[in-house]
Amino acid sequence: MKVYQTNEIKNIALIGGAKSGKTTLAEAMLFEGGVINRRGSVDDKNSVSDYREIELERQASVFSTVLYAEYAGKKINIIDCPGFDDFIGEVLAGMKVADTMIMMINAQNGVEVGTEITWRSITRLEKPAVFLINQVEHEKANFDESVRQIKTQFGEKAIIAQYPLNPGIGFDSIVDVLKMKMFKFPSGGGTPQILDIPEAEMEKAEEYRNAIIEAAAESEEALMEAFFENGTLSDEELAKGINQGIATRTMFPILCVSGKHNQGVNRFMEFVIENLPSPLEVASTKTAEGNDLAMQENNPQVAFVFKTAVEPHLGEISFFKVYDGIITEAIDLLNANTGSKERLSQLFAVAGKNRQKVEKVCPGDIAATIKLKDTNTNNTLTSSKNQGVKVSPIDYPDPKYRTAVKAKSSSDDEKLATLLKDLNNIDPTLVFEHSKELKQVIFSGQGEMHLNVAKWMIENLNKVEVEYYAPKIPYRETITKSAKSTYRHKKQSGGAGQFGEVHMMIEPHIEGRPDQTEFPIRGKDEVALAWGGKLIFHNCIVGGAIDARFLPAILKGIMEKMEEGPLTGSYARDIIVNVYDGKMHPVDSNEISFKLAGRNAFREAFKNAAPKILEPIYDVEVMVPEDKMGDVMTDLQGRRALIMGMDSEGGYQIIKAKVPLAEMNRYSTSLSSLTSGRATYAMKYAEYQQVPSDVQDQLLKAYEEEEKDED
Ligand SMILES: Nc1nc2c(ncn2[C@@H]2O[C@H](COP(=O)(O)OP(=O)(O)O)[C@@H](O)[C@H]2O)c(=O)[nH]1
Ligand SMILES: [Mg+2]
Repeated sequence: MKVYQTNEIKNIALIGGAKSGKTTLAEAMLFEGGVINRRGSVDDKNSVSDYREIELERQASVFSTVLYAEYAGKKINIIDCPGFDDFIGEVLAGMKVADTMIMMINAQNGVEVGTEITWRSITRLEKPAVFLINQVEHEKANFDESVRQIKTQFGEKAIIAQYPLNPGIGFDSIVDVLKMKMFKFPSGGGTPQILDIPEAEMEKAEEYRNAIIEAAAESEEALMEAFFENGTLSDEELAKGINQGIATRTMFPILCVSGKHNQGVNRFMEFVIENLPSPLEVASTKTAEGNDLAMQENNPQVAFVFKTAVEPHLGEISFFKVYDGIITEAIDLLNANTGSKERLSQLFAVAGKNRQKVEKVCPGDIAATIKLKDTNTNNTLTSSKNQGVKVSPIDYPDPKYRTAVKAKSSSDDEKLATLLKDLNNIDPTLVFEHSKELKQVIFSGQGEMHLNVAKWMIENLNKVEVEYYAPKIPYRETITKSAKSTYRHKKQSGGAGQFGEVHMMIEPHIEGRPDQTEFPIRGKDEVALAWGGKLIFHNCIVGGAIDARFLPAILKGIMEKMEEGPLTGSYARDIIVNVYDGKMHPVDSNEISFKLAGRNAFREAFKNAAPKILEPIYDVEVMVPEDKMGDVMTDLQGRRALIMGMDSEGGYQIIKAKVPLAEMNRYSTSLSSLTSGRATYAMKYAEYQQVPSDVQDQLLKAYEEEEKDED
């Protein structure tokens, strides 16, 4: 395969809602680019991009697929991204390395929630974008309505470059106002006739062309001058203006195709080659320190691994983009994140399941390698001359769906632990934690579908059977008023006895509240608890009632109870303990005695201090279409949510609420069925709050039962 120079490369990502036709378009592009000689389809389960068993089963992309097409002596790298927001990690990786986002819009549905979500990311990452309205031949296609929605929701920078002459049944022609030609397709798709625009369309076409010329002129001073001088732009000036306008995000052209019937695909690829920015023409990618990566062949190498895949028979494949220097076959590089040395023994251009060996990869290009020892997604590989340089990493969202996981056979436990680590290395949006507190392995991701795909990977690719089950909630315990207790630990058994007596007063710790004045405070120990909150220990002993050397033992005893709260065995937090009196025995007092006395005194006081169970509360943000707002609100209220506010964004409502984690179980699935998949949400830990008394009663009862079972 030819070695492509930086200015011969275009990197695009196909982005948008599920079922808009991204994978189908990719297939048509590969066909037009001569990479395949027969067009497969998602429906016949033989597309190049959705080739993995699980994708065939589901008939939807669950991973992003890296593809390429060669066109007019240039290379188009295509990242076909999944549509469901469960797989947002894959989408963000595609966005990281592609230079222009191709925002697919299904002409049947217009702007969907999937479009809105990805648009938010595109805006945040400040990436160039083009709208591609697909399925224009579908009987329900409504091109004008789709354009209207794009403009109202994403602004007037979205500007028409093409329109279908006759969308819906009977569609066969696209009017292109860049070329000022009409492309008329044979019924089976393929090579069009290129015709003059019919007289009746001229006025409309001219109007669109003038609008895009004006927008293009605004991208540069010199073009603006040319425009004022001549009242228009030449074809070259227009092409330049569009290229710059896209690169600087001052315009988002709108084009159209029917991917399924291969109508307009070839012209779209021509547009990609002629009008989209090359890797050199977009804002440079930064290093983690904020320096620009130059995309220069002569610089020491910097490459970024944006995706790792596991292929049967082949093992791990690492996909990378080069940001500096030339990567040649058998090069030795350094992993800047793990510190490991890696040899890139073979290099490939990859198109889904097809691979082509390449010898060299230039800056801006995307390629793959295999058999790296210790390199994960989001890692940077560099020449040893570039030590320490890291490409700014992909910023992944917080997990929003959790389950507990275990191996069906306990002999697989260790293997499962390794597999979970591997999965996280491949897909950083899959997160796991061995929770000592809950005595469960908590596995989290972006949704139920995401975790089901992970399960499929564990079971089918690695042959370990696993089980998902209800995750426990990390409750906390605290007190709401002060209480006193005294406890005497005394034991007389044969030889040495044990004796210790402790008097304490405990009270809630509330930041900023003045100390109690009943007892003089002579010493203060402030423990920042590993599980959040504080324990404050006041020494208020007068007259040497207890020796200072026994105080640490008392604190230790209290800490034991803090780790296993008296109500439900959960961690306790935010408590002040004032030890104000006690008794010692000249012979029998020792550390053990005071530890036990401290622990039991604390337990007694805790019970009388109006103890409460606390639960984790999350900030939840739901994005929902207007007409489903009522249903979603009602459902949230049923989940004990506190609605904090509402906002509108584009055609969507954004509900902000505080919701207990315990009520968010399987939320992604319920929300999806409540709105037919038209809503999405994000969640982030906010704080601990007291549970309502009915919930507390239930939890206490459940704990009692559990304890009984264990006896
Ligand atoms: N009528 C019509 N159907 C299409 C078109 N493009 C894709 N589809 C169909 O839409 C469904 C989803 O397509 P797919 O490419 O998997 O969408 P993706 O989820 O965006 O990758 C499949 O049944 C396709 O055959 C199109 O241009 N016209
Ligand atoms: Mg797809």
